Amino acid sequence: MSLKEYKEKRNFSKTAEPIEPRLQKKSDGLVYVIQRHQASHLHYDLRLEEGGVLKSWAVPKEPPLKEGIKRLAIQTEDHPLGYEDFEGIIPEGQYGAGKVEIWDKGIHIPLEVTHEKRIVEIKGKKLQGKYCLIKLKGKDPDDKNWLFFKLKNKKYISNT
Ligand SMILES: [Mn+2]
Repeated sequence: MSLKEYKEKRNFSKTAEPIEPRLQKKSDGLVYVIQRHQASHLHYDLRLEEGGVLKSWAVPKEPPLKEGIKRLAIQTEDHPLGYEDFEGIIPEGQYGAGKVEIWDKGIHIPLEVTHEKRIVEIKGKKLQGKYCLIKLKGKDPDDKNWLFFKLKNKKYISNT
């Protein structure tokens, strides 16, 4: 859980992305955000607050609004808390150059968290309900491919 990779990839004299995490804790719950990122390839960056950072996955197609759609989600470097508010243009020549817009935002409730799996209840505007992220077993332990999909609501009962 370090922001080393995040910082190494960026030149903060050129990009307006945040360099340090925001200090103030938000009281309303754990961050959930999806940023639509028109980089060289359009993708959707899913970020979930966990352990003081935003765990991040790049989803190459529109995130699933309903059950029955499975999306590839490629894990990317942890992002700082506060990044959920970032919108703007990352300049040409910089890492992730292109337009970033908030596509959906809210909070999430972790229901099951393991190294290779997350089950979370998402409370956004577009995405609502229980979602699963599950790591695909690749040949290389460094593989970063996950699947992201919506669960049938009755499968997990949360106490909220
Ligand atoms: Mn991105």
